[in-house]
Amino acid sequence: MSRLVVVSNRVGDPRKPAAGGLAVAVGESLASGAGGLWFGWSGQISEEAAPGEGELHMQHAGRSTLATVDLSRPDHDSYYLGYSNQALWPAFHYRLDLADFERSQFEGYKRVNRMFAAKLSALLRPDDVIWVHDYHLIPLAAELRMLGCTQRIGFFLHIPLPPPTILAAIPGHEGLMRWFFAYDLVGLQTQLDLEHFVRFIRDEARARPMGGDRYQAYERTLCARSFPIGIDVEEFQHLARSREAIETYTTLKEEYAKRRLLVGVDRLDYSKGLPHRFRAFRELLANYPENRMSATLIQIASPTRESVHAYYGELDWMPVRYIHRTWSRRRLEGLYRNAKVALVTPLRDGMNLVAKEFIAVQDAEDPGVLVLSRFAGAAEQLREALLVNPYDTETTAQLIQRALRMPLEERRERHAALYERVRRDDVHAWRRAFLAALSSEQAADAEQEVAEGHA
Ligand code: ADQ
Repeated sequence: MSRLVVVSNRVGDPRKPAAGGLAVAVGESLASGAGGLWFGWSGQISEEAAPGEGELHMQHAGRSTLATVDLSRPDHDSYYLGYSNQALWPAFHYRLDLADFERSQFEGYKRVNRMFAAKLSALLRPDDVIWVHDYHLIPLAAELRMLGCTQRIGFFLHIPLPPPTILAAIPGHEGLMRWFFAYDLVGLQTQLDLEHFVRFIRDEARARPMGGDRYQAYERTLCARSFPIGIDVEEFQHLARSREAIETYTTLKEEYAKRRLLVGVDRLDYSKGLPHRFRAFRELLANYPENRMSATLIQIASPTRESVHAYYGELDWMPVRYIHRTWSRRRLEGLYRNAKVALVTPLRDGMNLVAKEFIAVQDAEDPGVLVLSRFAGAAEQLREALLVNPYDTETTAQLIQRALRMPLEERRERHAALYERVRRDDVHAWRRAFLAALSSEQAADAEQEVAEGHA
């Protein structure tokens, strides 16, 4: 049986509960079958190390092994802060205006991928299957191939993939395409991302369709498919029984007994559209006065430098509570369950797991309503949410009002349909689908070799 090797920028400890969806999915894969290896950056920055150098640490966690590498300060700044987060993140979120394509950062990005490939290739076994995650590591397979690696390698992109006209603005995008073709399988979050990817490789790399999601270019064949990521529904529901979740739930329930609670939970990032959300909320209060003295939005945002101030405040009514920190998943659970409405209104998002977490923990008899941006990947699956265009704050306010006034029967119907999908397409289904596709690609290759042998 093959061993699974997972590569991602950050490595979680799969033994720790509540480490988040990806850690759960990865941990589960690594612990099953032949065990596994999880490789990535240690999170440590070394002030002594030279660019392209980094100490490797090996640690055993149950049946899996964690292999992590430190980064030198220049590598961290150019690969992680620089090219990954100031070039690829904004460009892939359709924000070329915010992207900075500095040559030295691009060099650092390639250098770290080369260094990771060198360290990882020494740990590989011939029948390993390798699963690489996200935009930090696009060149990794090409670097591994240069070192002679012939194992199956799959790639999953957690963020959106923009249309070819945006990708074409990235200096060196031809190289980006070649990097993708070093993978056997490229997984994207949505059908839309997949369409963009296929158009990109067909128009720019003249990739030839080979049937069944397979495309050939640069003398290699890859399979491209969408695999919408999900959450661990049971794990999240299980949190509801924790003391912290119950305390949060009860406190908020008492505090907001006479109010209508709306909730937003995001990492503070421009892609999440918080200013637009607050504007829509302000319009809700201005245009539908019945919400004054009653509607309250609790916005939890993991810290960065910006700050947003509450407005419309009165002595006993503060309409926006802006909580500038990371909450534990248990407390989030208690908050989601109290909310009448969740505002998940990113300007652009690969998937958005908050939308799915909110649905997973609602009381089916009296569920809250999800207001979801049509530009979140999740909107492709969660059609029964109230879909909004977050740039249109007036209509968003109208739909928030509709959510607040939605009759019980309609709330139940919408929730039942959404819950069904969140449950079925959970994180385990996502992992199984990706790994099955990666191994069936192996079968497809063998068939092709046989066919070519007969020809
Ligand atoms: P993120 O951009 O981090 O992930 P998201 O999908 O919303 O976005 O996942 C965030 C996770 O962190 C959720 O589990 C949420 O509960 C938690 N979280 C967010 N803000 C928090 C806060 N303030 N306090 C505590 N917890 C918080 C990237 C892509 C997404 C894609 C995921 C998974 O940008 O589009 O859905 O990867 O592929």
